[in-house]
Amino acid sequence: MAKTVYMCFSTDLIHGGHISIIQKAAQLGELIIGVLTDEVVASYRRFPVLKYDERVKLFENIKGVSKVVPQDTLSYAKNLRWLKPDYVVHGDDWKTGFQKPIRDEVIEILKEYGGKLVEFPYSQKEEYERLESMQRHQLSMPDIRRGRLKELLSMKPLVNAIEAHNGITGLIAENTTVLQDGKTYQFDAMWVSSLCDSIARGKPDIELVDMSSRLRTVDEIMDVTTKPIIFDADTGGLTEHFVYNIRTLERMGVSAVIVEDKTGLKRNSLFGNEVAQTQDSIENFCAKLAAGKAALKTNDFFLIARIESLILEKGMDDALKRAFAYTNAGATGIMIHSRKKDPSEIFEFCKNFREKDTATPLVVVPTTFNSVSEEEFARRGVNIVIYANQLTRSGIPAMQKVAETILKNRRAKEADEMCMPIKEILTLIPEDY
Ligand code: SPV
Ligand code: MG
Repeated sequence: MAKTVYMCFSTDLIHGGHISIIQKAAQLGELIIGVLTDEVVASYRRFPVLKYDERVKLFENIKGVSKVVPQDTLSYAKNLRWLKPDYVVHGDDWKTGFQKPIRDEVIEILKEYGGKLVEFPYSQKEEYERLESMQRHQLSMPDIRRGRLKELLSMKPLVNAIEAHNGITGLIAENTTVLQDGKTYQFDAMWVSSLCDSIARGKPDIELVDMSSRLRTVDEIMDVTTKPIIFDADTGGLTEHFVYNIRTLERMGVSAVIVEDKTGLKRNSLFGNEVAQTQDSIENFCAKLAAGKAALKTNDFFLIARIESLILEKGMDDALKRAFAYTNAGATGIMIHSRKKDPSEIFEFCKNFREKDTATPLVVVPTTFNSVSEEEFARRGVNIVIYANQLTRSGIPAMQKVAETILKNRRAKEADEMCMPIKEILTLIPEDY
């Protein structure tokens, strides 16, 4: 019987390097290609420019490929136990680094039935790297980036976002990857928080940092990332200004704005009623939403209305009444906020909202009710979870500690172990021009 060979690909850009390893693999026997699904590619590498079905067609038509199957985790385990190929073929680049545990698992599974791993030298041509960098660049372009949130929401039940307030936090949001039990995890999107954008400038979160500065932050993040951006628009300001600002954000390639139903001097929601805060009337806020919606030019941008009724202790009925009024007025997403540790009021809102509206994306910011897992939020009908301030809240104490240590010792030696090595910081951001 003919031997069978298995290879797995995530690429959406087939070049000579791929063709040559495919040809070598095909010489070993009947070649089956596993194509990673879109969700897996997006969760460990970058969003695929070509979708799964397109990538399948590409591979099906390459000489030497006999069959194409989906691979729905980075781990090969499921497909290897199903297909039991005589050989698995891979480039030798995975012997070290992020994919090493995947390779180790492949070797273990092959041992179970006597299969063999065949590795060929990895072709790391500059030309191929340039092509990959071009694909990434494409993903950062406004028209392509903007619609990505909508695409992600159609691909998976729950999308997560982490706060970014400058280039480096943007890069952390973009690149942080975890491999756990054969699955890979990355953040889907970024949240440009008013709180963190203000704190980064040493200012309070009271709409003091003006829109030009906020847009500068967005631009700085966009310059070095490809993931979709959700912008915290605070109260949106005057409706007459909001209509201009929302359009600017849309043109820049932002995917969503969240605008909260407060008016006058806005204070951070996590203060609740400890400080004076005023909720807008339903009528006024609906007019602002309707004007914002009318100003938009594309249909892939989300206008998300944020309800502060639970924060301001106005009750569940008020929160729900507002939610339906806001979606009627043109909001294409709803964020419900709470500052309680106990998630019950959030769960109750989700249940009541979902009984009447199964489609509108629901957003939560679990800063206080942080014990709830993403899986549970998804089960309760939430679509977007935002980790709104954790990078800022972790960075500040780390820097304060180093500053104190230097002062105490009147030298930097003792602080060195708390710092990233110089060599690492110098190479953290590669020069790619
Ligand atoms: C922010 O991150 O600025 C927010 C969320 O608006 S919260 O701080 O909880 O109000
Ligand atoms: Mg805010």
